[in-house]
Amino acid sequence: MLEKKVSPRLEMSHLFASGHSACSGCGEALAARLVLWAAGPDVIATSATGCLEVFSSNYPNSAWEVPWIHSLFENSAAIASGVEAALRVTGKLDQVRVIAQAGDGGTADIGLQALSGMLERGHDVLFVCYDNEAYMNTGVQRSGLTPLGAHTGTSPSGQTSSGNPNLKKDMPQIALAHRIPYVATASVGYPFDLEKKVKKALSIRGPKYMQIFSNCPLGWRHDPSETITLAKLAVETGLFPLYEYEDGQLVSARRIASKKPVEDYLRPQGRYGHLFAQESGVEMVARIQAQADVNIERYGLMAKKE
Ligand SMILES: Cc1ncc(C[n+]2csc(CCOP(=O)(O)OP(=O)(O)O)c2C)c(N)n1
Ligand code: SF4
Ligand SMILES: [Mg+2]
Repeated sequence: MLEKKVSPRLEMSHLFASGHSACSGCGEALAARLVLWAAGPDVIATSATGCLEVFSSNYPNSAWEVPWIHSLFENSAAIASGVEAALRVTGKLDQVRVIAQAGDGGTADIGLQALSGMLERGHDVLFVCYDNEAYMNTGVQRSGLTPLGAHTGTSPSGQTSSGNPNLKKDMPQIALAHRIPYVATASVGYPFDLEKKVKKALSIRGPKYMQIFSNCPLGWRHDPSETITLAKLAVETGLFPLYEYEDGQLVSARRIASKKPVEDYLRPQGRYGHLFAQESGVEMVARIQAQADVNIERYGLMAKKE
């Protein structure tokens, strides 16, 4: 009988199985699949309440081909801390890695306390924030990671409002302030970079934090076919820089080959549609451009000309 040959990469890609109920073009589903693809099968994962948990575990089915625990909205990091402690005392931490997962709300808002505790206590866990920039599971409400100017149900645009008035919370810097060994950002637009960072994070002992840009076509109101194009544009404009910190030092930042204006990224998304339909939008677009320019300067993102 012929032996069926499957490449190791393809095998890993099935750790997050198809058949779940995410919307088409969902960046979070793609990101979770890539994380498991990179991590391999010897993993225990936790997930906070949110879209990822809902679309991956419709009873009696599950997309998770690794041991997986659904926590409350606020305590993915606390559950992962307990799992890690149990593995440590039973001497199994060398064989199994622990990954805690949450959306941006479950990370930067209601989950921040549990995450901070986990980082402070030094648990050997990789925390992954799937950043789709709002509370999507409950119908698109603003979170601390919603960017400036975005329309959501709780930061509506209108005659007197140009959308979210607040800056996106700098969550990686908050994680970094806990003096942990590894902090990184990644994006579904750059899967191999994401894979490399997950593998590196899991090879390091202690608490690790990764924030992954994960489009939500439904909440951002863009065509599902635009997910990867827009994820790349977020990086090429400087709005979502990709970088790594090891032991508190910036060790890598993805250079921008050809800088794009933020308008290229904003225009295709309905959540920013008001900025191009009302006069006050001009000022808001300029403020968003200024944010991108600050990132470019801060992380040295422009490729140096010879
Ligand atoms: C204590 C508590 N408050 C509110 C909720 C309702 N709730 C469930 S998921 C969610 C939003 C999740 O947003 P996020 O963490 O960004 O994940 P996403 O769905 O966007 O992936 C909310 C408000 C809850 N389950 N528990
Ligand atoms: S609402 Fe957004 S995050 Fe949720 S499944 Fe759909 S595309 Fe994904
Ligand atoms: Mg979210």
